[in-house]
Formats: sequence, structure tokens, C-alpha cells
Amino acid sequence: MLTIRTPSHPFKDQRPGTSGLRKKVAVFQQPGYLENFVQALFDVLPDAAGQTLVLGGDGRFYNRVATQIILRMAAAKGYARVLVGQGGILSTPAVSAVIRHHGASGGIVLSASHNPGGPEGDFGIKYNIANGGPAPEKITEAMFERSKTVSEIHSIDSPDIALDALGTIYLGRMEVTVIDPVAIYLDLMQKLFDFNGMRKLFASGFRLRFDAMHAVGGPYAKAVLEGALGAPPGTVVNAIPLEDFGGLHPDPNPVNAEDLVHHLFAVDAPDMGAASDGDADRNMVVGRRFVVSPSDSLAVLLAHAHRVPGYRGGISGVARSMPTSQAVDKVAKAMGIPCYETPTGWKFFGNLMDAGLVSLCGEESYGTGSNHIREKDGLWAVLFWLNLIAVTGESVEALVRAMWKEHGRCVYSRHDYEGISLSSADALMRDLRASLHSLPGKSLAGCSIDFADDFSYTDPVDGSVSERQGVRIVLKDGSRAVFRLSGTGTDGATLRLYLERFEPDISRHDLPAEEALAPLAALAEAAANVRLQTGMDCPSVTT
Ligand code: G16
Repeated sequence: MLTIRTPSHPFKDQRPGTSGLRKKVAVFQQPGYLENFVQALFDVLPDAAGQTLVLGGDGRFYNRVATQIILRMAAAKGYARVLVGQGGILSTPAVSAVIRHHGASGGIVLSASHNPGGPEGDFGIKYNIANGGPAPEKITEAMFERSKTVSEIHSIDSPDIALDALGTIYLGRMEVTVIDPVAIYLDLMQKLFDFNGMRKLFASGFRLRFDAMHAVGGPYAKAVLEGALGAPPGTVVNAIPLEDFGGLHPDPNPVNAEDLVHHLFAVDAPDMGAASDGDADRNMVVGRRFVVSPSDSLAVLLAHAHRVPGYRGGISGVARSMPTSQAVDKVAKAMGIPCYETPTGWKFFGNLMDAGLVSLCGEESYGTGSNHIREKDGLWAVLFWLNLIAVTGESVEALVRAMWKEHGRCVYSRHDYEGISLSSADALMRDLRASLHSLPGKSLAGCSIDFADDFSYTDPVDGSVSERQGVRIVLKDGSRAVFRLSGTGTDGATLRLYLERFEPDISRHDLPAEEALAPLAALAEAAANVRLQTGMDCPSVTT
């Protein structure tokens, strides 16, 4: 056992956010920084004797170094076994699947998700619990408190171990098994979806372009789509995970996955396009000359879930994060099943799924998933779409339009104001919150406001309350402007403004979103002085 005295509190003020801790690589490279996080985690977890830990990451820069550090510390903590992905690689959904499959006590994910990578980019770490989902606040808060007083790092004195060959080796008394990162995940997908039907779809000439964005989704998509489903070689592009994601931003939205959208709008466009993010838990689906919004995607999956083998038994309920559009609420209402509205952050879905209240869930931030694991799952969503196309024979666009026709369209857009100062962001939210009581009944920029609040959530399972989760300004028909600050950025603050307008009239479903949402954008500006407060004339990213 090696005990290293650590400089006091390198983890100071680094409260883990909704998805663990994300910082610039250089911050993580400071002596003792990563170790402090891991020691704080291990100190608040119970005794590890006899327990299994899962460990893997999205392959970004520093993944391998961090993996070796954590393995030595896990041996000192006394874990019986660590299951580590080959090459230190495991996607976030795969970590969740492996934890559940092996009955592990938890897992550590090394990823900054969709944030850029490389030596100048971001790194991140988070802990998932035995249900396979992100640690709840009571654990992350306890870690944060513990991190303030950690003064010793417990590790073992041992050289790096080989991570590239499958097999089992010992680190001290701890067994380390290097596992195939894909096998358990592929097996799970085969239980949920009609692989024969999808094989036939590809055999009939259906063309998919899956952009793995040089991130961890590549090996999974290759094995599932080109391997098990017989899609033609080349279906998965940018399939090799790179430490810097090829210098690109592995965030699947029409702005960052512009190349994919370009291909789907070309004359010889494939039938469907899809992309996943850095750690492969997010997804974007694109039809031929038709971009699907994540909120609409969730609604379509719910409407057709009975057609997919894994969900034929019925959907107990559905959940969406508050800023996600209300399209899924309308489908759920028509189906007579409950729809839960939670704060942003996947962990809120975990409790609902563990209690059997919810089978499907999703977020506007390109995350969709189900109770098969406790993380969102990019490739799973793409397979769900492929399965629906195989069963219905309909195109991506036709499936979305049919949903709009039946339930009305929730026209939706998110405006991001990135890299603003923390003080400006705080001032904007503070002023907005202070004005909330005066808004109901008022007409602003031609919109009559029905109600306005700061979203607060009481977990129906454990009764825990999460307050100040985003400001909503809502009109009578449910159209709304929502404001919240991002919890995942690493440069200053990012203000997210979500605009949603309900449009029941089918003849207006093709109105460009910008035009349809202009009145709500004006309402948001009038309510929050966005331009003045952010110092920006327009959002840096609109999706
Ligand atoms: C994380 C969470 C998601 C959440 C998103 C919000 O995504 O896992 O549940 O929707 O953050 O991001 P922001 O706070 O920036 O709006 P990921 O994919 O980064 O892990």
C-alpha cells in the first residue's frame, strides 16, 4: 500500500455537476487532482471487499493515464474485481449495461461526454451506482464534502498494466479483467430489437449513414450495424475513436454534425442518417432532407413502442426533462399512460425506472433511453428507429409527420449563449426570478402570459425536492420560453433558452421554426433582456 500525502484540497470548489466532474485536461493533470476525486468517492462508498467495479471511458486524451491511476487506487480500496474495457474503452451505455449484467456495485466512467477532447480539450469522470445510473445527489454531495478534507491518497505501488489484450491479471490481490467493450451491449440489443427484420431491411438496399464522430460509438456501431445487421461496409463513418475526436466537437446536433446533415440533404442521400456523441449516449436522427428534433423522436418512439419486441409488453409510463418539448406528453395522454416531467439530468429518470413507473424517457439534449439500462443510449435509439422503419415500411419523415398530424406539432428550438461570464449569467437568472411574480396575466411582446415559475421537482419515489431547475414563462396553449444555465460547460457559463410553440394546424407544420417561434423569442427578450445581459446580439448556437 502506498499512501501519498496530497496538497490540501485540489478538488476545492469543484462540485460535481449533473454528470460528474468536467474540466480542462490541464486541470485534471494537476498533481493529486484526479486522485482527490477518486479518493473522496472511495471514502464515501462502503467497504469494497468482495465487490466488483466497472471502469471505462470514451477514449479521449488522458483516458489511459486515468485508468491506470484508478486501477491502483481501486486495489488499495480493496475491490475484489475490476472489469475494465479493452484499451480503457467503454461507452457510457455499455458501462451501465455491464454494471447491471455483472451485478457490480458501481462503475466509473471517464468522459466529458460531448465536450471537445485532446490535450487542450476537456476530461471528465463520474460514478454510476449499482442500478447502472449516475450517482444521486446524496452521493455526489457527500463526495464534495469529503473532498475538502482528503489529505491522503491510497494507492498501490505497481507498474501500469496492459489494457489492450483481453484476459485477467492481478493487481495486488485485485483481479482485473479486460473485457470486450461491445459483447454485453450487443447481446442486450439483440434481446430488445428485431434483428432479423433489420437485417432484411439492410438486405433490401436500405441505406444508413451513421457518423460516430471519431468517438467511442464507432466500435459499437460497427459491430452492431455492419457486423450483426449486415449493413454495407462504410455505413459507419468516422468510426475510429481518436483522443481528440479528430479535432471535431463530438456533439450530435445539426451544427456540429453538419457533414451528416449535408449528406442527408444531397441528391443521392441515404434513407437515414444518425450520429452519436463522445461517450455514445446521445443520438441524432436525420431522415432524407428532414432533421428530427430529439423531442419529436421520443414522441415517435413512444407512439410505436408496441411494434418493438422489447416493449411489446407495454409502456408503464414515460418521462422527459422539463425543457424537452411536450410532444411526448400528447402521445402519452392519447395512450392513457402517465408522463413525468423531471429536471434536466438523467439521474432523475433512474428512480422512476427503478420503481417501474417509467419505461421510456428522453431529453431535448439529444438523449433518449429506456429501462434496459440507466443511462441514455445513442445506438439504442438508432436501432429503435431502424426497427420501426423495418416494421412499418415508412420513412423517417413519414413517421414524424404522422405523429404531428395526429397530435399537433410542438415547434421547438434551443438557443445557446455560450462563454458568457458567470456573473452575467447569474445576474440574468436573478433578475428574471425576481420578476416572475409580476408576469402572469401580463402581455409581453404580444404574448399573454398564463403562468411563470422556477421549476421545482418532488421525486414521486423518494420525496426529495430539487428546486430552481429553470424558469418557465408559459402561455395558455402550453407554448413557452424556458431559461436555464448549462451544467456541463467548462468555459464560463452557457445560457440555454428553449422555445416551444404548439401548432395544431397541419397546414402550418412546414413553417420554418425561426418564423413560428419569433413571437416567443421576442417574449424571452422582453422578459430577460438577453441581449443586454449576455452582451451578445444573437445565440452562438441555435438547434
Ligand atoms: C448531461 C446529462 C443529461 C443532461 C445534459 C444537460 O448530458 O447526462 O441528462 O440533459 O447533461 O446538459 P446542460 O446542463 O449542458 O444543458 P451529457 O450527455 O453531457 O452527459
